[in-house]
Amino acid sequence: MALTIGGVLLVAATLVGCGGGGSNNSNPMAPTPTTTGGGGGGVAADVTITINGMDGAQSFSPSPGSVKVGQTVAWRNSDSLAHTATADGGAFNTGTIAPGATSSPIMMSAAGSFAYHCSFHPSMVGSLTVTQ
Ligand SMILES: [Cu+2]
Repeated sequence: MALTIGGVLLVAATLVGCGGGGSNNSNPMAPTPTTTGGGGGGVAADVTITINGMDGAQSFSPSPGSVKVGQTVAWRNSDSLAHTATADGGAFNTGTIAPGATSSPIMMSAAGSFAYHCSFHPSMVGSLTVTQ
């Protein structure tokens, strides 16, 4: 007899969905509101870099990213964990970006090639090239 196996699976999935951690305000099943381009001080960055998750040199894309001096960069966290984009030399730091969130735009005021990482997961590395 085929009983309601679908219902059992649904309950199991709901129980698994309770991941521990600090910021637990986002339901992965719910549509994530995007604030890009909205009003109320939400200024869109010139360049947005996606945070893929913990994947070494593939954690951020594109990497190296490329912007011009005076342009702004934001990092969008598409992973289910919180991350940061923190320049190795301290040139910039997004602070903690919650899952699904986008950092505030950061203006790049100096040319150079900036290596950065996630402060929570040092294996996550990327680079940003700022040109004149
Ligand atoms: Cu991280």
